[in-house]
Amino acid sequence: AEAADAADAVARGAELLAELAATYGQSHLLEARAAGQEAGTRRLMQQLQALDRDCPGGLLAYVARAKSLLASSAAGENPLSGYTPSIPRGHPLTIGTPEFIAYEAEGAAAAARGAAFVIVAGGLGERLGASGIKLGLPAEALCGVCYLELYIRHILALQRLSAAEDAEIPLILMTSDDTDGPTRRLLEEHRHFGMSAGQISLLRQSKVPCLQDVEARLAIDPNDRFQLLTKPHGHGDVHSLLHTSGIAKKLLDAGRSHLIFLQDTNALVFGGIPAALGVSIRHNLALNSVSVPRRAGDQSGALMLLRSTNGEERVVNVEYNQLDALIKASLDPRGDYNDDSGWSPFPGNTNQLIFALPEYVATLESSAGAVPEFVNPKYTDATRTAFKSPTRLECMMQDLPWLMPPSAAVSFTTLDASLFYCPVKNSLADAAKKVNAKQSPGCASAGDQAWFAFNAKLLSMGGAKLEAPTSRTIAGIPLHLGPAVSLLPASRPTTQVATERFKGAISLTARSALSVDGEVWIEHLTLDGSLSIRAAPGARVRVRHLCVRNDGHQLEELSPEELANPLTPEADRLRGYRYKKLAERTLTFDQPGEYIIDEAAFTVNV
Ligand code: UGB
Repeated sequence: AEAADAADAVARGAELLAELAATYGQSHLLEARAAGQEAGTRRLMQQLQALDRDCPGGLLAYVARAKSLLASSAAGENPLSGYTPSIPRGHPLTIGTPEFIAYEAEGAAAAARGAAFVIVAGGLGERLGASGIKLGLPAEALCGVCYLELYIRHILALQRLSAAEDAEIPLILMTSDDTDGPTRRLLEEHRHFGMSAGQISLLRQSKVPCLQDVEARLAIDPNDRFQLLTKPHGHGDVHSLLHTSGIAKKLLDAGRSHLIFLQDTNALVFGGIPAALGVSIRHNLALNSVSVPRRAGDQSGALMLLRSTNGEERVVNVEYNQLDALIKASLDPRGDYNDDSGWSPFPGNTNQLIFALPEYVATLESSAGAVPEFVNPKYTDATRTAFKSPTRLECMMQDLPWLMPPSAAVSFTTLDASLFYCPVKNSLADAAKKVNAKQSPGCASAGDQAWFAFNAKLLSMGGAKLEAPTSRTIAGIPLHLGPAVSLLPASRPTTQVATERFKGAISLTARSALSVDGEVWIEHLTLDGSLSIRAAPGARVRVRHLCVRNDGHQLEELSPEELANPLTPEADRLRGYRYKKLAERTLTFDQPGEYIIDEAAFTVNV
């Protein structure tokens, strides 16, 4: 059967090649079919057939779209000309306010019943310079828990809020050829980090063929004359995969109400997701984008209300490379500007999207999830004729609103960037350049400190006294080093639970490190050093009274030699520092039960 399939693929590939050459200007591909090279020719045919299967709409449609998009690009046309932007109105939320707490309660209760999560994890993160997949990187330097584990634990913590024993929140991971194997291995090696195997689905995105010139001629791989060069098509593939796999429809049929899309390296995202889901539910939103304020010039898209010449209005993301020209042409000669507040008046896109499933599935059914593509060739000169390197069509997941009816309820929830958004995308060297340009660094050290600061904020909301952070610049990144607080998901499924559990007399010096996992309540804690409290599922720990002083962890800046040395652990090189453990008090409760820690007395299992 395999041989027959392979023969069919070759036959289909040959048909495609003939058609590409005859009507799509691809006769250069015929040169690959040299006499005596049958095996190579067969491989090319098989690849053509596979590309035809995987490209949205098929290979011929892809080439046709490429021709049209490249012609517009060469002519310097702006795809957004004809639209007038204005500032959209969303739902600003401030942590700790009664409004935030009410939305969060509503969203957390609904999460277990009705949410499903999607993590787009097909990107290799070349800008970050890590050797492995981003989901496998430590999300914070103290416990070293990786992004995938952190996300899964947050989902499980929300799941446990449900009274229903069998409630399982589905998780879908989109991988790519680059990340699929390592992602599967990571899950298997760690037994899915506590999820059941059936709870997780993987969808693998394929690459698309590259285009070598403005005529959209398909590029041959310079290392293999019988293969076309291919590159990633972008995270927009997630929608067509959720459609063709039938997963989106299955989730809807199983009674799920919301599908929540996350990117792969923002450890802070779950702090705001329950509240944002509450906003979605209360306002009946078809799409609610989690947004943060952006600074002009930041490499993040902006949410805009666009009005077309026929009066249709949509709230959509406009990418940063189109923003300046669009504002200049329509609104303000300054282009992408900051207003008197020091921020852009347009809210920033974070690519964390909450869709209502009925509207999402309806959109997929009317469009097959094929979000509009774009092309971004790097031209050799102003004549816009030749490319520096082959390009390809790309698509972005945040463009789905273009496929929704203009009447769809699309809005956004704005949260504080410093508490809810710090994706780790850049190498230290690039991040330092961004700091100089007054942009967000988006590197691993900034991600670490943002995580600690968010958790410290949760403690201070419960009344804790925390010594003020000290400022220090490491590898060009200015950092505020306060107590390194790491409250893992089971200890705080929501911000409200955190303020209820950690609301006693808690005081921490700036050099302290506190890590808590599981159901732990703290009534009185004085910490000057490092403390770790771990409660396994079923263990409930009450800290009545505890004073800890020890040498703790020391933050050691890496020397330039250590930074350059490949033998230095990569997670440290990405940060420019390491936490060296000198001493730590560890309290571990690995059996179910009720525990009280009262150091004035002793630790007992009651
Ligand atoms: N990803 C995939 O799964 N597949 C792919 O083919 C590519 C990426 P980037 P981007 O929030 O700071 C977005 O590359 O696209 C995954 C917005 O466009 O980190 O450059 C990848 O694994 C922009 O508006 O982001 O920029 C990762 O999880 C801005 O707001 C995710 O897609 C910016 O994010 C994001 O990929 C931002």
